[in-house]
Amino acid sequence: MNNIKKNYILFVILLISSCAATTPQLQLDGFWVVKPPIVARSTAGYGTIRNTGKVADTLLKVSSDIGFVMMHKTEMNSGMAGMMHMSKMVIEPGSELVFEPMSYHLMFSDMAEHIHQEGETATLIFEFEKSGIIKVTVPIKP
Ligand SMILES: [Cu+2]
Repeated sequence: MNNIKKNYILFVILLISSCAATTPQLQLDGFWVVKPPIVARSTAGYGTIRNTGKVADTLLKVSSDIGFVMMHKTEMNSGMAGMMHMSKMVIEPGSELVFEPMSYHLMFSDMAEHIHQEGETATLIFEFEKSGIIKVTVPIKP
């Protein structure tokens, strides 16, 4: 192998390894959407985003094919549960962001009627500052 080729390969290896050290590693786990009652046009979605990388990432937006999605947090205020809208959510390295009942959740509204049928799935599109777009297909279940 000539030297130019060797140097080029070394450069590529350096590029790949430096890239891995400075990018978040996100895993989306167990996402699902609560099947709403037949008359409802809104529901919630839950799941976990884990960042096993060395740098933080920020969730900027979630969208879907079944309705409009907002990131919410349920908070107790003098005995009453209220929902706070989150415009973005930071996921620190080595931590996880958990969407679960009475905490952070995905709030779906203006839902299409077809999701009331059995066995449907939803496509969730997560938009992150550094990792870009991550698409997942999730079940809609009771
Ligand atoms: Cu909500």
